[in-house]
Amino acid sequence: GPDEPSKTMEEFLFWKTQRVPQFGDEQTSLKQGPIDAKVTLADISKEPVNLSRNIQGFEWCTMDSSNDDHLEEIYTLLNENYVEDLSSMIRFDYSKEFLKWAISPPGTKSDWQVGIRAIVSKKLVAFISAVPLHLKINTAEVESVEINFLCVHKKLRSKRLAPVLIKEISRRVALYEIWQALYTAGVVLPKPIATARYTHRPLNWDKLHDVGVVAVPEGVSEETMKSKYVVNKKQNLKYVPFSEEYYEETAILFKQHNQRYKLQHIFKTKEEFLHQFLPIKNVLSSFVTLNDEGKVTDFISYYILPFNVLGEKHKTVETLKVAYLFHYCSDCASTLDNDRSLSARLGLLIQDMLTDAFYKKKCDMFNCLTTQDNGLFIENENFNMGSGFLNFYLFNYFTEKINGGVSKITKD
Ligand code: NHW
Repeated sequence: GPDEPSKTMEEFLFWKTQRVPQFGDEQTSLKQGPIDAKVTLADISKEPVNLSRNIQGFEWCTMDSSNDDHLEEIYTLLNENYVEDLSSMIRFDYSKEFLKWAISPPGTKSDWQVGIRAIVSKKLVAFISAVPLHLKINTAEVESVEINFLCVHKKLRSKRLAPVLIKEISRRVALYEIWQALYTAGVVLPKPIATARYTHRPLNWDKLHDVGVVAVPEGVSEETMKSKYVVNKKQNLKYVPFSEEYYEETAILFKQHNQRYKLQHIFKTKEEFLHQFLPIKNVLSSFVTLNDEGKVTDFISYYILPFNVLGEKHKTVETLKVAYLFHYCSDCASTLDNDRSLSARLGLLIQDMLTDAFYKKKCDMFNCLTTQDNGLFIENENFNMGSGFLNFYLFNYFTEKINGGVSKITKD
């Protein structure tokens, strides 16, 4: 299955030493909670992890995404070395504005953007980041961090720098007495607490076909495919961009709706909520729908990620713009027949987001995961199951596998 490891637990030379659930410990009677609850600040080194055992001529640095030069360096490292699709056809091209939004939410600590530089040239060759995260796992609230944007320059791969970066960020997080983390990855590591699949809804069929990320199935005409993916010109519902004035109502709705899920991101302050959900040009689109009395009935958002098209063949098309469904909530989620009314409402909301993404934001594709209640519309709205999976992990925390019921979204 998609969450099966490609090697034995013994072969995870790094991960078998870490406070994470191990493959093969299914039989243990661990209860939900920290794997090691005894570690204290006194156990944490005040010195950075030793780098020179792995590579010579490099040093740790602390990056600051509010510094434009630093942001440019992080952007360039990721742009050239971050995640590619399986056949190296496309690579993420997170914009600078996106990165800034993702790695500096309220409460971020100044030493949680960690880099490695060449001592002489000062070139940035590796990166990892942490941001604060209030998690709710079943009924427990867990103060944690989210780890993302782990990246090692292509020329420095397989030198065990990833474990060194992970140990260093763990140390820097622990200095604030935070002992749990959430992270997601396409690769299977010990041991996923949930696995979701990517689904893709073509918007600009011609362009996607040209790049080669969609294909016409045998025996089907290109016209048939194109007509299948036509996007409505007109929206079903009335929207206003989400703004501060809708905060109170939306936050209440959000909290109610999210009770449906077992793994969720909780927003404790207005500042946190607004940071995640206020629209940002070319990065985040977010809307509320209002009823006749002007009351907020739904909230929906998606973020935009550009991709670089790799390879000589596609000189004419350089980037793809992909929309990713982000958080949403609806007052339908608390009605009696909630699945049925939520399903109908989500259908309308999603169609409208396709319209906005395609006609207004010029996106080429709309992606969503099989998380939240997305199963209610994926098929009807022509989202196709993709080849990629996203595994969810918790560091130093044990919980039963969560099948369905994930609403936490990481920005990848
Ligand atoms: S997932 C995206 C990760 N980034 C990329 O895929 C970018 C392109 N690839 C690279 O830059 C989202 C390199 O290939 C990387 C590995 C850096 C991935 N997560 O240095 P070595 C995130 O950012 C293990 C965790 O020689 P490399 C989430 C691998 O299994 N571990 O490999 C990040 C092996 O360990 P093993 C990963 O190719 C979450 C070891 O690394 C991994 O040169 C981080 C090999 O290292 C991955 N994505 O560099 C965890 N990929 O046990 C946070 C490989 O098998 C944990 N590995 O021997 C929490 C910490 C905070 C706690 C606080 C309480």
